[in-house]
Amino acid sequence: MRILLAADLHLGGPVAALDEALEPLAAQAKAQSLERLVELSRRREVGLVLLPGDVFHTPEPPLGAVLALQKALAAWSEMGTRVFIAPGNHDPWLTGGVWEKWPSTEGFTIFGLEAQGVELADDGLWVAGMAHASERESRDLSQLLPPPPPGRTGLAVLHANIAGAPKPGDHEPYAPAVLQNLLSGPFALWALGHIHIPQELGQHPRVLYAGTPQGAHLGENGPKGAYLLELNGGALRAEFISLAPLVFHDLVLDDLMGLETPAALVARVRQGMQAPASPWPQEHCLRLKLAGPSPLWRVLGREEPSAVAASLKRELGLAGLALDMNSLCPPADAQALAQRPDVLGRTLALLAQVAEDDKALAALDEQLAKSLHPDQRRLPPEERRAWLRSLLAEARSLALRGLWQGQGDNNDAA
Ligand SMILES: [Mn+2]
Repeated sequence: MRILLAADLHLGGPVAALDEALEPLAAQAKAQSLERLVELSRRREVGLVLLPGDVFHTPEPPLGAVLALQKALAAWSEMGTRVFIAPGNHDPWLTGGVWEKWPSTEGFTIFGLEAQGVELADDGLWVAGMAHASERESRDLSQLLPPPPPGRTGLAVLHANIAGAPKPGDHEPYAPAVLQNLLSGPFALWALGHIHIPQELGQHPRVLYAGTPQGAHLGENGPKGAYLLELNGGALRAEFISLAPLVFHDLVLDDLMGLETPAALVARVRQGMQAPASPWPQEHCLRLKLAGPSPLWRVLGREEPSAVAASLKRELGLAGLALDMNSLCPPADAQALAQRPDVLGRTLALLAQVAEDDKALAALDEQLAKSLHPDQRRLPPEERRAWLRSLLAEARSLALRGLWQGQGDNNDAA
């Protein structure tokens, strides 16, 4: 018996396009990831599909999203594949909502407000789940699921937040669950949705977040896809399948001194972007930060950053590239240069002085406050200090790039 676990499809939700040319692909990427799930089910003869929530991005999804799911369900039904959905915080089970009105079809179960278990007697399985009752579900639903009857293998399908699981930024703790409870409970599999990073939190029983099959933006980077599970007697094998049409990558390179040529830099970026191969074509978008001293500072600084980005993007075969070189600088000794009485020396000395002087930093903070983004204004004081220091470091890089003369006559510090 093969089982496909895919979560957080967010059909109808946005996918960021870094490039205008990328907009058509980005607009279709979520729906296309669902088509790939169906195709994967066909190729690998999947008997059971588990979709633990946030199938739709909103409780009232747009037409395109509804059509995409209907088409997928029709295809699964035709294959004789059973499908279970346990609605999450983005697509809760609401009275008069999309799930209540969804036509019931053979082999398709939408878990509702009451915890429910469905017996698949031929396969010896018990599939249990329930829906979020609102966009802010606060109960621990994992403790409400009906346990499998004796002799049945229990599969739990749930949209839930496990506090300790690695997640990008803050994740709202809807339907909070405790990993230890899942591990000591009666289910052989916890098929979880909510956190968009694929991860295995337990082996016996198997506790899996499928992640999302398609990231929404550069912050949702890395491999995105679904788990293909093979149930053989009591053993459960899990294989991650990468299938996002558009893959986002995030790379910071701040050890650039060893890279002497542009080709070496490109090779290093390629190495940093390595992702598992997918059975389907994928386009790649990269956020790249190049920081610190680099022997390539001249060739990277010779043109407008947009022109440099365009050349790198072409060479790397990327669909989109967001390039940040604000902290890139020449391999010069800033501390020694700061002793000089010229414009560069004075500038570097002043920047170094402010970075170490809490009073000066507070004054800078006050000056900038009016023009800050609300997110930055809300930062706790210590984090805001650190952020201001990073701005000073960028300013130092800019000063070095603009005013350092290299190893010429008028420079004795290189
Ligand atoms: Mn969610």
